[in-house]
Amino acid sequence: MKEQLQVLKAEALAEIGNANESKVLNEIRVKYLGKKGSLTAILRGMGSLSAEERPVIGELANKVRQEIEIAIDERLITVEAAEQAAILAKERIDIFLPGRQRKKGFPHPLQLVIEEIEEIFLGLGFTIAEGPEVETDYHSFEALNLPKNHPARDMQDSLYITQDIVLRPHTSPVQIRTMEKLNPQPIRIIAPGRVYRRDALDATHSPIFHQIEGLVVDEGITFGDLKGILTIFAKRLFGEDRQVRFRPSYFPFTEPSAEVDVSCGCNGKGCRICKGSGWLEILGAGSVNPVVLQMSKYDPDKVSGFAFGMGVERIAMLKYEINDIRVFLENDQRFLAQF
Ligand code: 2NM
Repeated sequence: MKEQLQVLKAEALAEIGNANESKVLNEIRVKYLGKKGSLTAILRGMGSLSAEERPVIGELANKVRQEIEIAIDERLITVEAAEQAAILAKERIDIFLPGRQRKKGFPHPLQLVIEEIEEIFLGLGFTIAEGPEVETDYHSFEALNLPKNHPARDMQDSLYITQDIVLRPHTSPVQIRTMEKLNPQPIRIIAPGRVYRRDALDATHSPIFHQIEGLVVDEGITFGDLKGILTIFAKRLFGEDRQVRFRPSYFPFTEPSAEVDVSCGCNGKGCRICKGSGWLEILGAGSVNPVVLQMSKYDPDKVSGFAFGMGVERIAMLKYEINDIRVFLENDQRFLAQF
């Protein structure tokens, strides 16, 4: 039995010496020292020993158990240290690696132009008004001196939801609603927003675009006020060195009416942008037709006003030399990153 214990010890120590994994060492512990282990098996045979031999073998068995345990624990220290080192090497993080680059977002050029125009008019004492994009026929046409069957209604084919409901073809309904709400107080507003027309999308037309219109109503407002305000506006937007001119025009909702041009950046030399004319058309405007004031319950004998309207895409295309309106709808990062 003594010999059996010595053989068991030698085998165990050899296996421990060869073990390179903590998992294997724990298996060795179970194999030799566990309840069903080989040392336990040997000790079961102690019953057949004499009274003198029993304590001797017992002591030896305890020593063998202790030596195996110590050998396993010591080997574990080395093996676990190696395992820990391997994990650290494998999971090493290079804190000096550059971070992942996230693509930045950009404000849309139309938003930039809208904000620039808003700032100019806010500086001139205007406030910003908004209204619904789905409008009544009345607020879109009737109240603007465009009765049913008026030829000007076909000029701008609109997108109808029902006979009486339309996607607003301009932001003028906002001005009409403001007059209905503020009457009889004076008005000085701009109305920026999205508008809709029945047009096919091409380089110069879009069924969805943006307008900024304006309305001033008060006692003693003249066409001179219109010229002064819109001249200041055009120069602030395009540059103080630019010229501004007013050409006679016609709108059913204004009388008299004008188209406003700003001189081209080519300085009259003629270029692709102004098509050789030296002028860029940027606005329509006029004195509010007394019929329009009357319909929204302002007394045209007491107050007068002027109104104007511009297409934001058109302004942005002139300002940034863009020749295709579709780029505003595509959200291509290569385009948006340029503003
Ligand atoms: C334009 C040109 C001229 C205009 C008129 C009105 C209203 F509601 F007050 F009558 N709002 N906007 C107007 C006048 C719009 O756009 C080219």
